[in-house]
Amino acid sequence: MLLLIATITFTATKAQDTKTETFKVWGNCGMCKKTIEKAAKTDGVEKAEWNRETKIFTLVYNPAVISNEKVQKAIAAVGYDTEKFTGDDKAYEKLPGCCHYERKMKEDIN
Ligand SMILES: [Cu+2]
Repeated sequence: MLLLIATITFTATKAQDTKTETFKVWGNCGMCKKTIEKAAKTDGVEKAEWNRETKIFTLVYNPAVISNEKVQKAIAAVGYDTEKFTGDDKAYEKLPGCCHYERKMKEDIN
């Protein structure tokens, strides 16, 4: 019985620990998707998924370990514009030709 209670408590805590958030990431193709998702998958990230059509990135993470901002920064570091950050220009230049997506417009920045 005690074990059962412990299990239930653990499950409830775990579910509470993760946060699901979405934000926009600029990009083009399937290769962008791989690069973006790979950059985002760090400690504390449970799920990192970028939708090519909508450009919406779904992030499931543990706020005790990592923040939404840190993940967006990691994506920007590999050359991709995110809602909060501008992608690193040098990293962008190094991306394969097919990945040279149209950069974020200034008016898109909130
Ligand atoms: Cu690409």
